[in-house]
Amino acid sequence: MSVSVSVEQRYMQAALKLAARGIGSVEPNPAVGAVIMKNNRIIGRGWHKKFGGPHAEINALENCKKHGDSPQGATMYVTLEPCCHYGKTPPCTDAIIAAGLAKVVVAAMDPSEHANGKGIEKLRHAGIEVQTGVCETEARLLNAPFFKFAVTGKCWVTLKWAQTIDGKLAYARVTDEQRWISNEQSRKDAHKLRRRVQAILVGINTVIADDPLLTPRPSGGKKPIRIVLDSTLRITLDCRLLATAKKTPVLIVTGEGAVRANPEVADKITKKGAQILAVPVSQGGCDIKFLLDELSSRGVQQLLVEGGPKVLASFLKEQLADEIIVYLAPKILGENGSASLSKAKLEILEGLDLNNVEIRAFGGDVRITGLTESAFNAALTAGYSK
Ligand code: AOF
Ligand code: ZN
Repeated sequence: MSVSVSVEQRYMQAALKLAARGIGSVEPNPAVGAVIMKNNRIIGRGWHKKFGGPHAEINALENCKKHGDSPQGATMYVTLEPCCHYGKTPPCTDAIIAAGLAKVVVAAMDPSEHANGKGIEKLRHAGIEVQTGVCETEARLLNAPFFKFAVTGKCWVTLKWAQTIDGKLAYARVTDEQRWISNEQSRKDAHKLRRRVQAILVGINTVIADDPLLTPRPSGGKKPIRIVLDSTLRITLDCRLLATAKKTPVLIVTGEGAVRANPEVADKITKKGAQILAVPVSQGGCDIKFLLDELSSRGVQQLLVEGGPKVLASFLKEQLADEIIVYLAPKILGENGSASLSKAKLEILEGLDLNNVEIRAFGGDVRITGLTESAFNAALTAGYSK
């Protein structure tokens, strides 16, 4: 059965494709795209390319001018309600009005305090025809973390791991040849993921086993906070995270009692430039709900949880994940592998079906992404709208 797509939807889909190019560079801003149509021809294309840079609408208007076309009387298809506030850039509504556009078609409203219908109202007040809701679902899904944070004030949680066909997340014995589960292309993609987020979290066992840096490479100017869940302050003082803490922030999350019990260790950690956050401890581990509230109030819009299995399992068990990204490597490790999610007592979980599933190949690896049901429903329904 073929689903018919309206002309409006087709143009908006073109704008959504442009918007997606900004993912990994614009956060915590939303990824937004715009196309300008005149006489059934696209005369301008633009997208928000970089945090702090010009918005999609401005780039699309500039693109018209570059080609010598006038946007006067044209229609703009834009994936998010145009802004009408002075942020890092002036209001897009003013530029749209000044350019003499006749009509603006919008996919989704911007639920932010400074927008939330005000942009649309300003355009209508200036005599511009405005149509809303074209490809709204796609537009909300594209920026689901932005919508969640703008409406609820809570950060979006992405769990990411790489595993073999037999479900192993690591080699039993790490050597130079046997270090990575996923291939180089997958690992490059995972660095792009790190550029999306404002914080990256791992458990202390991962720090002890892998001594990771947890920075996006190349950084693209992004410096997400690197967080370690370390309920009893076991972190090794010479690890790479602490060695680089003065350049890129590190937050050691520990139990309230652990700091009292190890004041000298806590002191050495802070002297190295890392911050310590003491949280309540439940069932032997840090209270992650408490931590998420704290991160959200510090303005973290997206958190990436990179493992290990125990930490991933706790986020799953407590139903705190919004998005799951798994790189599946075509390997069976058998006894040569260790660390599986099922060993991490995942049986408490009643099971989980992912929504909005996408698969993509990276060489021989396959990346599977999906949203948990609560995140998917909230992105589509009243959960994330006002
Ligand atoms: C738009 N078009 O392409 C984007 C918008 O600090 P600023 O000036 O970059 O403003 C950021 C806010 O503007 C952001 O929180 C969101 O509400 C909106 N993003 N708006 O008209 C765009 N990226
Ligand atoms: Zn704007």
